Amino acid sequence: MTDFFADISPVKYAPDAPADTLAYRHYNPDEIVAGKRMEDHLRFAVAWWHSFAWPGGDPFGGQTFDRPWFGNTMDLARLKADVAFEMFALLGQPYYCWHDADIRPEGDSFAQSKRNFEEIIDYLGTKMETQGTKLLWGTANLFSHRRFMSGAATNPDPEVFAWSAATVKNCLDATHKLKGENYVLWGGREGYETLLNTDLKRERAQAGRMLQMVVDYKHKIGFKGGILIEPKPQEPTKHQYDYDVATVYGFLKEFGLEGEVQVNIEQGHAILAGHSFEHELATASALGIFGSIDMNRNDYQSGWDTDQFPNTVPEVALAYYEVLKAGGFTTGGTNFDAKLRRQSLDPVDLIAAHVGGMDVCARGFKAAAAMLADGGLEEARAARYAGWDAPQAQTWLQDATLDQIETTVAGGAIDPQPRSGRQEILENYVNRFV
Ligand code: XUL
Ligand code: CO
Repeated sequence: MTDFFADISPVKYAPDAPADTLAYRHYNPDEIVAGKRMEDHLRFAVAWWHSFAWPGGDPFGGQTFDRPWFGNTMDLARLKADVAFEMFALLGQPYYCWHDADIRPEGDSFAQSKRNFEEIIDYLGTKMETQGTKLLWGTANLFSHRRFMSGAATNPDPEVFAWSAATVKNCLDATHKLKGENYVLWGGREGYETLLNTDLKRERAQAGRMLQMVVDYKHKIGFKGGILIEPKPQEPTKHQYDYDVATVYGFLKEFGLEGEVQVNIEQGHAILAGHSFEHELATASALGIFGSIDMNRNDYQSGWDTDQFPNTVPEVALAYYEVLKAGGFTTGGTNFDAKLRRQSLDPVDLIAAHVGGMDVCARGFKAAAAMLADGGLEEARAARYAGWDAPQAQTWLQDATLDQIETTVAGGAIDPQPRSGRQEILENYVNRFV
């Protein structure tokens, strides 16, 4: 036991706990909602990078957090893991996620980094077995080190492509070894700063080739989890190829991988792409590529990826409404890809942030489930499109030709009448649940 969370007790569901007590007031893991335990619906995960590796910097200043495990040695990496699993025990969330670079010290060579990584993976494996915390997904950090400054798979230098392929191979092996339920690819540097020096067509083809190799290797090792692309329009690069869900779908179609790869949709990335979170979720569901979510919001004024814990129940409710409509999570879950504000220095801030995030999600989720059970939105939607159920309208969708339709319309049988979209009535309806 470390003494990092010394004075903090395991957090329990206690809706009537005194205001100054850390408790779940809405997240009750065992409560049955929409036919399943809440824990099994929501599948919460803690992100290793923000909680344990991020030093609290911003573009104008460096480290604000003073963590006893900061540094590039194996002993400190193990201490970091000890504290992480102590936090998981306090929170009781079922999952966590990592990048290779979050959990192991960078070595002087690829081989050294690999040895460090494998040693830490075994260390995590033992802890996971004793404690029961599972891996929602693993991923490779192919964006922080300077070798990736011009991209990973999309780098003009083939040696960086090879380094990235080798790194992904090892991260897939490790995810598989720890029985991870998904493997995520977020292309933070897979894009460009300026077209003046960029061969966009070639770079997209390189990214397609990398993804094909990832899918082939997944099958080779018998990894049954999901392969998930996480879209984001920009930041760190000016333009990223995996801009949003629809763009990723086009990319998957181009390389014949739409049946193999799904998406991990992040709330903040949706906003950066000029969409709502629910738009991205509904699009993924309609295209059959919904996988998992990163539940962290951005500040609406700064227009930047601030990775804050969720705190707006109505937004979260509309998101989970789409998740439930898509049939809920299978291998996916709710990952808090969220970090503290850099002034939130205390160990208790880390716990409170996750407890608050889980409670906001639980409230939103319960509202979404109630709304779906009530069926008001689905009824209104069905009524809005009811005209399409008529046999004549069906022929227009199936085999009628333009000239046949023209004959019908010109004959005077068709006279469309505008009807209300009832948006305010529907907004009032949603407000009853959130
Ligand atoms: C960055 C981001 C990543 C991915 C995993 O914006 O969201 O942390 O979730 O690489
Ligand atoms: Co993310």
